[in-house]
Amino acid sequence: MAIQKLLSLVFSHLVLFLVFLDLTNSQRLQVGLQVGLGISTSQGLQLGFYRQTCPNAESTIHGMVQQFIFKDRTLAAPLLRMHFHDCFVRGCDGSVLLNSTNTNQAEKDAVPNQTLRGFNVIDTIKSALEKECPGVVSCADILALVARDSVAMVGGPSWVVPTGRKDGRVSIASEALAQLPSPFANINQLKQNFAAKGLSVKDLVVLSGGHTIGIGHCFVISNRLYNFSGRGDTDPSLDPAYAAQLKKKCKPGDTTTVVEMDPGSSKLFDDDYYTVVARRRGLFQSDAALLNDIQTRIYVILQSSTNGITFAQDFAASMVKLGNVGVLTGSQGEIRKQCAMVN
Ligand code: HEM
Ligand SMILES: *[C@@H]1O[C@H](CO)[C@@H](O)[C@H](O)[C@H]1NC(C)=O
Ligand SMILES: *[C@@H]1O[C@H](CO)[C@@H](O)[C@H](O)[C@H]1NC(C)=O
Ligand SMILES: CC(=O)N[C@H]1CO[C@H](CO)[C@@H](O)[C@@H]1O
Repeated sequence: MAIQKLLSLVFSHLVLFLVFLDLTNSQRLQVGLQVGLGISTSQGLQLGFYRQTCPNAESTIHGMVQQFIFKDRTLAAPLLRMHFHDCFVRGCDGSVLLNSTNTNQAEKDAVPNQTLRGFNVIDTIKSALEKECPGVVSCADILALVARDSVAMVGGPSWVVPTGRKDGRVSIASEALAQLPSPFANINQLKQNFAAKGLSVKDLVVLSGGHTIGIGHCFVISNRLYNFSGRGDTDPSLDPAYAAQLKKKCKPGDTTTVVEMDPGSSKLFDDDYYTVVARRRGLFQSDAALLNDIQTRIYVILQSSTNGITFAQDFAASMVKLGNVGVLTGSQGEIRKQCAMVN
């Protein structure tokens, strides 16, 4: 009893200390300064890059995203995910949008991309921008701006998106498979995947919060439910009551059914994700894995016990970092005319 009390005392103070650390975090200030002064980032991206060359680009994108999401709110999730998948393979260079050719299997056709949606949104926006200012706005920038606007439109935070990304000419399916984190990954693999892109353990736990919106296919969790270690068993890290609910929706061999990752509010960008994970109801092993590392675990418990005290601000800061990963600028790359095809 005494030990439990002591532990909970230590823990509650640790939480307070972490809250304090987070509130004095200078990231937000830096982002604010960049907006105010128009400072370009180290990678050569710049706020308002299209101010002269296509002044209405960002408002055109915003307006069109609004129309799409007004019609179908569930599009916000795949549009956020698409930017993430783009940035993790060859940097944020629009490579996720390229079609395969006779001689090349593109990222789009890699297994993790089977479930991407919303390509038509990007293509429609690109066509409008090509009419407005031909050959000026890159597909990679469109992805970054669409992700930002999508999240903000379903209740999430907004953030600054410096622009000036160029589009790459290369897209290789095997790279997507190798570099995108797997839903079966353990915490060490996840940390490695993020570190390989210059992203921290904090970015990992913060950006995983993107799973507060959207769905997952039953086939991704089939093993977790029915054959976790090859003995017809269920993943013991999954709350048994929740596993039973999931088994009702997801039958073995089901290839089409989807389930909400944040049950009941999968169309709202809130902080529920951390409560879900803390209750051992994270949908994927990669969600559950966030409880297996001291730093990510503390973050999950902190956000879940404080109504996500710093999540919105943290998510915005980590998205800015994600959007800078491996970008092509200046004379690198090209501005594609069609996002699915190199010029
Ligand atoms: C940490 C490693 C991650 C893994 C292993 C992972 C894996 C997955 C998987 C397997 C799905 C389900 C796809 C489906 O069955 O249709 C999914 C969905 C999704 N992911 Fe992640 N993800 C990760 C991180 C992220 C990040 C960093 C973001 C964005 C910041 C993100 C945003 C999303 C969204 C919004 C969906 C829902 C898509 C929809 O509704 O169609 N994920 N993720
Ligand atoms: C469960 O996994 C084992 C080992 O991988 C495999 O031999 C077996 O066929 C699987 N059972 C089902 C029902 O898929
Ligand atoms: C890319 O592939 C999609 C789906 O196969 C097709 O609808 C689209 O027309 C293709 N785009 C280009 C530019 O080839
Ligand atoms: C949206 C999309 O392009 N999905 C493709 C993903 O990859 C599989 C093959 O693994 C294709 O069949 C899908 O069409």
